[in-house]
Amino acid sequence: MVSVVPFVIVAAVTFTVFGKEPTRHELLRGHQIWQLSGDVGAVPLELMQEGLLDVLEHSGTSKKVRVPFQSLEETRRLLQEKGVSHEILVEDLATFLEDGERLSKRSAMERDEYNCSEPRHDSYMTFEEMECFLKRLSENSPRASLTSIGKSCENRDIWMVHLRPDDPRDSEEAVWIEAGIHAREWISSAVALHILKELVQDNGNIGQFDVYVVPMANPDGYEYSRNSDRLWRKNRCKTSNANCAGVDLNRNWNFHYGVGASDIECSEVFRGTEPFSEPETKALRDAMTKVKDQLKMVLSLHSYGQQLLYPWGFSKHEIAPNTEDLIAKGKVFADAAKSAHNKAYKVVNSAGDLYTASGATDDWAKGVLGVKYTYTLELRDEGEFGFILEPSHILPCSEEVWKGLEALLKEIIKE
Ligand code: 0X9
Ligand code: ZN
Repeated sequence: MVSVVPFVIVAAVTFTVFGKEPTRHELLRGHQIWQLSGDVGAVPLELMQEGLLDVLEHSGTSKKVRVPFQSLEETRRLLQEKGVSHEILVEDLATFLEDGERLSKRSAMERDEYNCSEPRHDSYMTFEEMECFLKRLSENSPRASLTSIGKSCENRDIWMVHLRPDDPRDSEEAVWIEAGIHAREWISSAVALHILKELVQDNGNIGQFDVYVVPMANPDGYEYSRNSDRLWRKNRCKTSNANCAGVDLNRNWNFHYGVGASDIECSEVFRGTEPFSEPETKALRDAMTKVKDQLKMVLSLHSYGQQLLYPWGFSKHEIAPNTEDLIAKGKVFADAAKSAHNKAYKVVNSAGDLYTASGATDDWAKGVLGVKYTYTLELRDEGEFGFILEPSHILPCSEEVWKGLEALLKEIIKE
């Protein structure tokens, strides 16, 4: 009985203030999406670090932010003070998401039963469905083994698939693929599962590499994003602020820790209390460290923006070792990816062309483990649907990434 009371209160308040029946998007009721213009500079990133808003898009021409209901007034005032103007793109995010679901041909409830043999393309898989697929895949492929490298705060497994080369004598170099570190970037795990399927079938003839894939690095955040807050980014561990859970796992790695990140718990880019404070990043760090001498490439899958980002992310003034090679191989990826469905992926520097942010997988893998090729790949789209990407993109996006990756790995093998 006790646990029902707060919900009844929230529902009653919501219904009174917004005149809407409660749905599973209640936590986003009254949140707005704004397009910023004027002398924007680093203002959105500063306000994100302070915990006032959430930067959704930060490309050269477009700055889109989500402003929570409770910080609308303060954000409006601060932006005005700083000479930044805004246009409201979405008045009420909950209504926006509800309308989108009503319009989509199949509702989330109408999903076909899942038989675990292939990754789904008709909808984004639940974490349980992903587990079922991974278990089936490892049972059916003698080259694949499935290991839990650790547990999340809510006790979910962080799964890693290890695919051995066709000929075990080739087992010298390895590739690491991580996806789903940011909860709302659902397409990244969907693409990672598709890549696994292709690798097991060895459709790419890149069998000389050991490949390690962690398709769901933040399972608690993912499930929370599916069930409670579609735009959730962080993990779900408790912080010292009872009102704000979660650490940005892509700010929690120990390389120039703290730059472009926040020490405020409620911020979307909260870096945690110390490097590797979180079980998910600890698990990834330990598993990667075990194979560090083998690693030739680390690829971290994210969304959105269609960009292949190369290091550094912590500073735009320092040039990472092997930058020329990173760009050259990146272009091989982009050309091959484009040949699939004509989608352009830009090869750009993380800090210089996106924004300065430290504590991410790519910088740590290069800076600490010394891996030559490390990238963050921002998947589809370029901002039309952003994180709320329709499932119809799962297959084409996976196909183009697989094509790009195959070409890139074939190049790296030659070295
Ligand atoms: O900010 C991030 O963590 C990544 N972008 S996202 O929109 N998916 O959140 C980019 C990370 C790029 N790498 C580094 N800054 N090192
Ligand atoms: Zn991300």
